[in-house]
Amino acid sequence: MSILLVCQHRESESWYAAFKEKNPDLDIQVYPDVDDAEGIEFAISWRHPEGLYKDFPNLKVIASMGAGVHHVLKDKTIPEDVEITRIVDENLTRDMSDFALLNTLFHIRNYNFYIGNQQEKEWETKAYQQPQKTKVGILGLGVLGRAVAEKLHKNNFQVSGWSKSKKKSDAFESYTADQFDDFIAERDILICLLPLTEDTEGILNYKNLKKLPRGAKLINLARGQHLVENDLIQLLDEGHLESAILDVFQEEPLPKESQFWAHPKVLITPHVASMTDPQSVVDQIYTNIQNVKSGKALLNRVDRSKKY
Ligand code: NDP
Ligand code: OXD
Repeated sequence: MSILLVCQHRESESWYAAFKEKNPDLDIQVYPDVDDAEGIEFAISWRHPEGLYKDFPNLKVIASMGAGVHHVLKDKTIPEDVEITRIVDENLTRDMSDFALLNTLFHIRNYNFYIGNQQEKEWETKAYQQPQKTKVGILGLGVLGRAVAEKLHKNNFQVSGWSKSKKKSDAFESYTADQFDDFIAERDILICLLPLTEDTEGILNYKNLKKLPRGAKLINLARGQHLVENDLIQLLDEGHLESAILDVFQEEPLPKESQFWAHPKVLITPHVASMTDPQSVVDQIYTNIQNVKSGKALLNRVDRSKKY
């Protein structure tokens, strides 16, 4: 069995090295240098070119290098019997919850205001909001959203989350899909950690974000396609939203001409909220390579009918 490594917008060397260290006998072909398409049964993949996988007649599994799988599922040419897996990893989860906490504190401690003032050499104080008085809402209570909710709760924030199914927790209040308006109405800070699907694309639009109270703040850590970018600019310029922290964008890298770069109310990070460490996830993917050979169930298998 040969393994195909497809890394677009990510370097491949550390992935290749991690698998070779695990098993030096693994036959790994790094796209686009493929010399035996028929031998490939397992692909480890990030943002492959659409249509690529129809050229591999014996492909059985595509393992996403990240937690998100929309970059795989959106390719309708992938045969139905190809299984898809994703990453669930404690380091990825912890790093995401750290980043969400950092950004939430950044918002309530008015850091953007002080960065602007430093550039102008302005000494001006601004009252800050304490965590226990701050209502944070998290869109998505999956592996990552739930960990974020729990970390924010430990740091004294008032936390609520929104998901398809009801969750039980002492750390946060759980709202379901049909309770969106009640959920969003009172949130001081909204964090998006939804998967990208047909139902969630464009969910951060003018109409929905306008339902947040005046002065609310946004943190998008999920996918750029959740956000209607011009709607956010309008809400910031109208003063309805106070500020936004964006880690993900419709187009990545963010084009130089994007208005976000110079917007005083926007802080940008380049899709680094939480990054998969190949060393940390090599075991779960290697186990799946073995499981394909022995016909055992796959770890972190994605239910393709659920679409995330
Ligand atoms: P999960 O699949 O574990 O969780 C998804 C959550 O979203 C679940 O709670 C699910 O509800 C909820 N959900 C899905 N669809 C809907 C809907 N239509 N309405 C309401 N709730 C919905 O995903 P993860 O937590 O592992 O990851 C979330 C996303 O984070 C990834 O898909 C990826 O895009 C992004 N990500 C970003 C990174 C970055 O660096 N910026 C790094 C890693 C991931 P239910 O629980 O009921 O199924
Ligand atoms: C992921 C990501 O989905 O890095 O893991 O965005």
